[in-house]
Amino acid sequence: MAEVVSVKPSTGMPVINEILEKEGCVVIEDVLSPNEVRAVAAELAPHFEAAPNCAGDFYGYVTKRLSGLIAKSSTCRSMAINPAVLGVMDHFLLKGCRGYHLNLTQAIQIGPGEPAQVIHRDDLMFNFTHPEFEAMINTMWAVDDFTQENGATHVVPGSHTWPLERIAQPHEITQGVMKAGSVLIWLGSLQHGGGANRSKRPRTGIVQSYCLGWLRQAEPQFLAVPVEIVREFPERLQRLLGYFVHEPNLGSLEGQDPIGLLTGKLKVDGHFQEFLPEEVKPMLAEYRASLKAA
Ligand SMILES: O=C(O)CCC(=O)C(=O)O
Ligand SMILES: [Fe+2]
Repeated sequence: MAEVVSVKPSTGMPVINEILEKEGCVVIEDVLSPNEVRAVAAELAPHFEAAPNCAGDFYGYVTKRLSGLIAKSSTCRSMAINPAVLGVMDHFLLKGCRGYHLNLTQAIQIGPGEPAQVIHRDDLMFNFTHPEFEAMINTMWAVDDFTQENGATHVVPGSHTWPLERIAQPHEITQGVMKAGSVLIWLGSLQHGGGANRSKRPRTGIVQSYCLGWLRQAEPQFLAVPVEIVREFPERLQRLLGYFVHEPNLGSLEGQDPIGLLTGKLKVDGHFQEFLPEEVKPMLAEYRASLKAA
């Protein structure tokens, strides 16, 4: 029977990344303190109360979803820049890009009676094959204890190495059972899905995913988070929302680093800056020199 590997929060990054390479998923236990779990639950509670159920064969009919969590919850902001999470993103995503960003934020409350979601791969939202690197990675933070009964996320360990058409058999599917405050991380190419909630209470989890910096974000963070509040965030989070240039020259604003929009340094004065990878600079310099010599 398949099982998800769980590790203590003190586990080193190389071990966590090695488990993810092999299994495609891992649980890091007790990353959030009980106070942080209570805080994030309280920040989201009024939004869940106001939200209707989803109505779709993928999202479910007895499930509530909230987006724009970076605007709604200060705890979600610190979760997004958690060092262990970023250690995973650095390891996997920097193989395919020069800088990554947040892909989406979504709180998912599976209500009693919701059946299991179809098993799927999230990275199919990016319409290309990329066997040599991951395009996106998910974190699922447990706000409630995730149990077999209440719909802990279904995962298929090892399925990130399978051919696209291989369908998981029941004995290959397991669940990310974990205590509130733990985080389940899985690669975008891993087969997974929300579990059936056979309990009497909702199951609340928070997904924050990250993708290659040259891909479109599933949830446009520039629109999801008002710029006035982004100004107050730490720079690492601002960069993760998309205020950066992916070299060469992808994402610049007025020919400048868009972070200047937050710091007030961005000037609309026609001053175009080049954002080039270090390794191409000597080649360009050589080309220029050859023009002078000719
Ligand atoms: O709620 C869950 O456990 C997973 C949901 C999911 O995979 C999705 O909606 O894409
Ligand atoms: Fe999914």
